Amino acid sequence: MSRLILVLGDQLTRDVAALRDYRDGDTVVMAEVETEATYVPHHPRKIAFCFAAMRKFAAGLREGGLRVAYTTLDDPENAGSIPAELLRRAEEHGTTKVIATEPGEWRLIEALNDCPLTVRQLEDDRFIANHTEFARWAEGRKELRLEWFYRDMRRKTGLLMEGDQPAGGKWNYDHDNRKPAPEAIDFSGPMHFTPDEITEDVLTLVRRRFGNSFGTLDGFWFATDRGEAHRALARFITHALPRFGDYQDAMMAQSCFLYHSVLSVYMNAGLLTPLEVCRAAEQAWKDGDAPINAVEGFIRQIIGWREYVRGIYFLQGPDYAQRNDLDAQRSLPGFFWGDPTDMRCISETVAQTRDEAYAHHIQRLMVTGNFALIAGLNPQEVQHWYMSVYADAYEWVMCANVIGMTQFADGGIVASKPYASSANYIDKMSDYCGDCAYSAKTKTGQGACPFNLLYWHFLVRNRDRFADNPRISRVYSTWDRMAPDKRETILSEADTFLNRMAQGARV
Ligand code: FAD
Ligand code: DLZ
Repeated sequence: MSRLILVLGDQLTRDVAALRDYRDGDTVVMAEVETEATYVPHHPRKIAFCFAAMRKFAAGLREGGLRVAYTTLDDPENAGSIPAELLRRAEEHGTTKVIATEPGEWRLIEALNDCPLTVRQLEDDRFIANHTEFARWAEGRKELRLEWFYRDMRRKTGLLMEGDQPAGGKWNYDHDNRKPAPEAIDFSGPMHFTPDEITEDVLTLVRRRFGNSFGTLDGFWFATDRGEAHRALARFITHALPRFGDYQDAMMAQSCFLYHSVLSVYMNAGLLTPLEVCRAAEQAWKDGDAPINAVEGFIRQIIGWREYVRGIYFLQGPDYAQRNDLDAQRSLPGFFWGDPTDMRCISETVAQTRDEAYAHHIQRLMVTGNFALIAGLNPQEVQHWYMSVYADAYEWVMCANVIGMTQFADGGIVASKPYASSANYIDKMSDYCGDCAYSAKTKTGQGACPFNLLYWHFLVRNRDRFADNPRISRVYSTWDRMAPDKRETILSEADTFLNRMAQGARV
């Protein structure tokens, strides 16, 4: 019996597991569907990227001689969801058998399991560590810390290894990678691509159907096929990678990309594989074109963090996304969706997110993530926001970053201490604070930065949870040494701020 081969919008790799299984008589099924386009209100750039890349990938498969049944979103026959499309195509092609590559979200894995066809979900082997390997690594460990997992991935891939030793003598060059924002940078950002005819059609469709969602579609420049994504990779390796390490943690109002790669959107969709990206970076180091601190730092993000957060997501199961161990219940304020705020770090990050569907890691972690944590925003609302606004957003990579790393809502599986910070960190690493209505240096009273107030408010309201954590217990001694009236002022000003924020006042 011939079979249907399902290829999802983030599985656009020619040798993804299901496609490797293709044989004569099979039909590849690809579908733009309402459920995937609306299960969160995705940034229109993400939808446009996804549909354009899907259409071009399907065209490439046809050129390669494969039979493809492709459904566009506005096709009157469109059944509206992936399982419904499979049922429709199964009837059309007289089959009940489907070969799929396991989706990156429990939601869709479960929907395929519930589909009344015989759906075989093959492991997605575009990753370096498979589920069994990660589970074996995690088994019996008291703490699932990245560093040990990362070293195993270095050994497994041979990346930056000299025999069984790390190249350069050190596993990790993080200490060299903490330079604050420079005055100016000499990289003009990722490669931009002019939309071709296929992409223009998609842009028209997305503007019509999703034009009211948060996010700007004008000036769309993403790569939408493998060839373009390769050119974007080459530009990054030559022009940005050498300084990637130095300014990895810096933030600049004038340059949202700094020396970052902006390759997550392509890797997550399958246009680039993580290993080819890492090998290109390693080659730059071997050729003497990029220093070890930059190359090691970059490779660690991919074979370390990217693999690790996926491992945690699948190990913890579907309930992980619902964790709220600090019982944080405040609603997401309107300024996450563009309402005006006087906190310049947030207004710049949100504006750039609206315009580019992008923010780099430290903006996500130390600006929006940190604010959400210390303000006690509900982690599920926070996750919904991140899922809605970034072009690289998928639950397998988002969840451990939000629920674990930034919100400590998993009780410390990912982070050994909460990533809570006062204004000091943002002031040191960015150029946001200089022109801000608030003062990073002011702790209380007129003009005090809300991050300074909320930082202590967070620590005090969660004291039972963190007082015994050796990584932060010291800050409680600092708090206890403060004059009682100062402590009272901090807490009451933080309460006032939170109440005003809840009422929708401009803060
Ligand atoms: P670069 O700085 O150039 O880094 C290179 C690559 O390393 C990235 O492309 C990415 O593939 C990988 N990487 C770096 N850090 C991480 C990390 N913490 N977890 C996983 N991969 C990492 N990344 C996503 O791909 N999708 C998401 O939905 C996502 N959500 C996030 C939410 C929060 C709250 C935080 C703190 C981080 C999130 N990240 C996510 C991780 C990281 O912020 C992005 O991968 C990165 O900003 C993408 O930009 P870039 O390609 O320029 O990365
Ligand atoms: C992100 C996305 C969007 C917006 N639309 C589609 C779609 O219409 N059809 C499709 O096959 N995939 C889409 N995707 C990617 C899926 O949401 C993704 O495969 C799942 O979230 C699992 O990672």
